[in-house]
Amino acid sequence: MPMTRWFRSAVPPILAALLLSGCDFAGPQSALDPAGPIAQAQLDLFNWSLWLSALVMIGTFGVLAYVILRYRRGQRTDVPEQSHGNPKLEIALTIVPVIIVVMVAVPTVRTIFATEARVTPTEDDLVVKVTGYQWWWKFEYPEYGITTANELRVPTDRRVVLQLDSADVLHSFWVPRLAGKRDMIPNQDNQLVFTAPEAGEYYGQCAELCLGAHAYMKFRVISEEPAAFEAWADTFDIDGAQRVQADPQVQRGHQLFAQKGCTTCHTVDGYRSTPVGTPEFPDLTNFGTRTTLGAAILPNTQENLEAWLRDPDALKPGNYMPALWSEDDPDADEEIAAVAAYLLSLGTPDETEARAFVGGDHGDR
Ligand code: HEC
Ligand SMILES: [Cu+2]
Repeated sequence: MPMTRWFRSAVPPILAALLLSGCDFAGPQSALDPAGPIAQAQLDLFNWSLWLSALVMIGTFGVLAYVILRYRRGQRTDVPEQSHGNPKLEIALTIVPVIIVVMVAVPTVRTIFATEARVTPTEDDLVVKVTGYQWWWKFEYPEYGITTANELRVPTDRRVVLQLDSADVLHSFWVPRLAGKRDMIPNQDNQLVFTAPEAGEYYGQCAELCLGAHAYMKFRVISEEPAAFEAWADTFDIDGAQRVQADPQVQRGHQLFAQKGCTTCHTVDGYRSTPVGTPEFPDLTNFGTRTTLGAAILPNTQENLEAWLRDPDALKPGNYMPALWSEDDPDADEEIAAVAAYLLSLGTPDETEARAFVGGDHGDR
């Protein structure tokens, strides 16, 4: 075989292998690795359609291959016998596709009703109001009075009913391992229902191009045993006082948090220095309990947090958080470390003995 022909016949399989090697069927964001009944029902439907299509394809290409080989023209020069119409064949070719369409349509409609029908939440359900912002997520739990961002904690034993909204442009809520995507449209209350019976962390991603940092608009769903979930929810019970741990660095970070103007945008323990009604930014109450940072683009560690505070735009191009320290600020390192320590202390157990409560003015000065 000449080299070029060999090369040409080798290209398609190599290309296919390369393309397929990019597929990770069990990645953290794979709809092919479901972790709940909704995603499972959707995958079942996908598999059913896939294998049915594969059968149709094998049948069609099989007949085609047979006809091509069996009725090759070869050396023949005579005109084959001519025929017109074959009612039996034509009826069969009409009925078979109808049967196939019905075999796809019935399970599809059934799955749509089973997974996407609007529900009226009962007391057993956990209702969470989700609002999409460019480029982060707000999660509100009316039942618990909790407002948080970018990490949706849910118990393993309750159905979760999300009320989806957007504060600006279109977004789309998608946690592939738990449920299909659902649009978030300003002033249209869409709903998404799922359960996450296996404790674990599930990756989410905005699935509607929302400009700027869209690709970095991620989030996590953390499903926990009921007791762990309730313990987490309890840490938000604060009686209107702001909790600041006794560690001197944490105390310093708390002061700087107000001095540097973070409180004009961010709320901690219900307190924010700017009047309600102005644009909203991620609520940082109990920020130390979050596992990720910047809408789930980085693990929430002291080091990453310092890098984020020094230059948010370098980590997440186009996002709306400004850098609060100038590049030549001699105190930047020490101050940023203190603010990061303060943020990481929020909602975590105090290692020092006495926890200092700062009430009244919330330490705002
Ligand atoms: C002008 C408003 C504004 C100011 C001032 C501001 N931030 Fe932010 N901050 C934001 C926005 C917007 C985001 C969300 C960025 C994104 O992920 O797209 C954010 C995100 C964060 C996050 C990550 C939250 C999460 O859940 O991932 C932290 C932590 C944070 N800011 C801390 C601070 C600190 C500390 C200060 C003060 C030094 C500060 N911010 C000042 C607007 C602001
Ligand atoms: Cu988005």
